[in-house]
Amino acid sequence: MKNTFVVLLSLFATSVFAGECDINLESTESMAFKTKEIVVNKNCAEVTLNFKNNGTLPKAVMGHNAVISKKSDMNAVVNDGIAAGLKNNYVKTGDKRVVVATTVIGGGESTSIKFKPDTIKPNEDYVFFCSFPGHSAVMKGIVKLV
Ligand SMILES: [Cu+2]
Repeated sequence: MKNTFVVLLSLFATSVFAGECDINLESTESMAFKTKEIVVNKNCAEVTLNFKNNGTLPKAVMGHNAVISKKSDMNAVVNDGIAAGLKNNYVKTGDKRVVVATTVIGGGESTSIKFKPDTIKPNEDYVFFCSFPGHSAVMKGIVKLV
């Protein structure tokens, strides 16, 4: 019994809790994210980005997504996303600058996507944002790698 306890303790010490590999991001009822910072744990093999739109309007009117890229790439990703349109979730197909992007969802909807945190380089500044046209001016925040 005592040995089992020691083994369990060492497992906890060396592995990352599943909860730390989940990012729970939500929009407010209006055009904003609830947080200005998300934390990505680089020790996770995979991170799950959960995103919930707490608004009420359909996605064509006030849809939101969550996209991660380098800060320096954000404007270009957004501009190419506008050209790509809602049918492509306002992200250019195969955009290599995008670490991860959820689909665009309407009010009351949720979505989830996994990505590998090693695609985020430690020496660069990354941001998360909504690429719906006009939203990234206010719907954005910092991605912190820990
Ligand atoms: Cu938005």
